[in-house]
Amino acid sequence: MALLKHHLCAALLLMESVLLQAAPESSCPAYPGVPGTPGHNASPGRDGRDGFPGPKGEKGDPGVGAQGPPGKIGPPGAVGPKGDNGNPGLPGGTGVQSALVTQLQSDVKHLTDRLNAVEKVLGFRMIRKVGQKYYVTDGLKGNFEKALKICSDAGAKIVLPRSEDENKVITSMQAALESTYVYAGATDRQKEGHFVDMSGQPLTFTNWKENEPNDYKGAEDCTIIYKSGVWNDINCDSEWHVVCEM
Ligand code: FUC
Ligand code: CA
Ligand code: CA
Repeated sequence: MALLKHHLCAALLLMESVLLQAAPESSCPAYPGVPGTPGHNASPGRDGRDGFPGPKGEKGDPGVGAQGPPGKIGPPGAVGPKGDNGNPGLPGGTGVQSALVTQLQSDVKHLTDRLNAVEKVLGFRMIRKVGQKYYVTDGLKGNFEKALKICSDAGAKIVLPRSEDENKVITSMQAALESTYVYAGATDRQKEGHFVDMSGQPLTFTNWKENEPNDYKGAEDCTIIYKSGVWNDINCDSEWHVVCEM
């Protein structure tokens, strides 16, 4: 069939060539030829190039694997700066503990006070303990003002017996000192005939000798204790032994 079509085409071309040579200068109008039949489809072309990348896809769902074990402890860090002070401790224990601490604090204070007092009297030449008091002396003599100063400088007070027992301790010290008179801390300077202690308080114990105090010559406002233990009012300028109490 394809061969036949080929022979037909060749014959037509030959006939056209003859006709044209036979009348080369013909005035007849030329007519366009009959359009040929469409050609056959060509074979398919080669594959095209790859396209551009598409848009990013949506995020996927989380995986389903279990959490792994914790990692190992890291190495120690460098030494940092010193920290702030901690908070104050909590209040002490309750009940018995608290009461015990309070009692111990009280005991320590009491012992400290007593120790301080004992160390203080140890500085004196003669010491007598009577009740809760210490009577002390260095055997010195002085007028009343000096007696006050000696005792004050020692952190003590001029002695004033408040009982028969205390009065007897004075006489025992006088015996040891071979003292005739010791000043006592009582005067009637503020109001004649009205003896008071160094705090201005009325005396709760006295041991006046018979007919004393007599304010002899109108000039006796101080008090002395005789070696027998009896009291006498006397002037404040004479010098007698000094005993202090603490
Ligand atoms: C008595 C005492 C005086 C003084 C005088 C010498 O009168 O009352 O205080 O000691 O004696
Ligand atoms: Ca007097
Ligand atoms: Ca007198």
